[in-house]
Amino acid sequence: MQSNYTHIVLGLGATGLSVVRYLVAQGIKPLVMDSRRNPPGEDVLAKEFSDIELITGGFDCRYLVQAKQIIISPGIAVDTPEVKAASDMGIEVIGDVELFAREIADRKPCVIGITGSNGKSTVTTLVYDMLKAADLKVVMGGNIGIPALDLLAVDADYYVLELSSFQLETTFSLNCIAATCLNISEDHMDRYCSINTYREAKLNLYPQSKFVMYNRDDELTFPLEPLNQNTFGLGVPEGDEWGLSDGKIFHGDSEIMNLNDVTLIGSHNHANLLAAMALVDACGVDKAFAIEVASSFKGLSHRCELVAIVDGVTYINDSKATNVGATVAALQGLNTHLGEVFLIAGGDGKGADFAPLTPALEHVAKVITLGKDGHKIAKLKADSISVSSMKEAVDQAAQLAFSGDIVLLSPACASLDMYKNFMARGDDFKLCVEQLDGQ
Ligand code: UMA
Ligand code: ADP
Repeated sequence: MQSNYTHIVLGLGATGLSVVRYLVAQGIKPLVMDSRRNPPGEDVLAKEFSDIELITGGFDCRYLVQAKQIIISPGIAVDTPEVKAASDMGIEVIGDVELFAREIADRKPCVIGITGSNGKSTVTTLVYDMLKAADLKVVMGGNIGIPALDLLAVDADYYVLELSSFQLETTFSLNCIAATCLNISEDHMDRYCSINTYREAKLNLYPQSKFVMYNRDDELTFPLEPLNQNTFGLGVPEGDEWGLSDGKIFHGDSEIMNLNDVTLIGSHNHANLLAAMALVDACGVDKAFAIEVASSFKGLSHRCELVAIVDGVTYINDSKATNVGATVAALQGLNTHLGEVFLIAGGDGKGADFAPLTPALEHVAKVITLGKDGHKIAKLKADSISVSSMKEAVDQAAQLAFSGDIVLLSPACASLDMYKNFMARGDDFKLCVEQLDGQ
């Protein structure tokens, strides 16, 4: 069979559609393939690009091996046998972010790249808000939502990109002005054979940046080779580093602001703030704008979000805690609280080892578990309660908690076994809490 397709788009989610849009605008007619029978975006493709062919239900090797370039969605593993066979034959396999990088290659560096296991969306939004406060033309996207190629519609001064390990596996020439890997803890172990391969994917960002900011409190974020680099961390800074001293943020020996004036709570969020300030500073932006944002930024929904106080019990929605590291950070952040903590956790564990949760559970009064891998978390704490719905979980927690206590949804798992996404899970939690209010 002779194929006329030079470009193949693998996966038709948000990314696949953005790639089709981009290629068609370049005068290229790609072939799209998706291993699902009815992939998301099928209707949009048919409506916007009726002449683009879509093969569903599998990846047809006959086309793949004759292509010049395969553009793969982050949700598809590069070692999928059909893809591996094509790349072994020398066919180029890249992601949407690499196409984006090539499109802006002639410009002076204008991308700020943010990766890490946790805190990416918070830092990406902080950086975006800080640059906006400085009256710069800025857009944000990548893993946080809008695919990178769709951002090109705006001729921005800065593109702030949240980058997942999946995206970084297929990105090679991003040429960022500044980049960071915030932290590394186990995630997506159903896609990686070890934390080391996951780490390597993340650190692949560093050589693609003029300036690298890493976390001196997390050895796994240290660059593999010396680069133009600096660090942030929660301790007292040395030299030109970013850090904390006497409850204040410092850059080297310059005092930037008092933590009492920061609205975000929890030490993990202070680390996020330091990283964001350092990235924006590396772009040459006046620190006053970063300080302005730090004083007003209240955090994103579903990340340690205060939902309500009912009968003196505080309900917190941390549904975005889709891995163990995020739940540990939430529990450590609440450790200074005087009342008891009731934790609702569980979902799709993505192959994770939950053992690192054990020390953080010591301070939890009761663990209430739900979802596919809830039983694995239940095993870590004596007398855990297993439930089958969010409503049951919230009702149980409400019965056990007294005024001054906290009920925390921080699942340490993905939501896909029970919900469309983590937002739907967090919204369900909020609804169940609202219903308590009316009881
Ligand atoms: N697909 C296959 N075969 C597979 C797997 C997927 O054909 O084996 C198809 C799916 O049927 C789907 C298509 O690939 O039609 C695209 O799927 P995708 O999973 O790559 O999703 P997109 O809609 O393109 O969204 C992706 C990111 N998703 C993933 O990395 C899984 C989005 O991050 C991102 O916002 C978007 O690109 C824009 O850049 C989401 C995410 O969950 C939020 N990211 C993970 C995370 O944060 O933990 C990494
Ligand atoms: P990401 O985009 O990397 O998933 P988010 O900012 O959306 O990061 O936060 C995801 C989860 O991780 C939330 O539960 C949040 O409370 C927690 N979190 C945020 N920042 C950090 C951090 N620096 N270290 C550990 N956990 C964090």
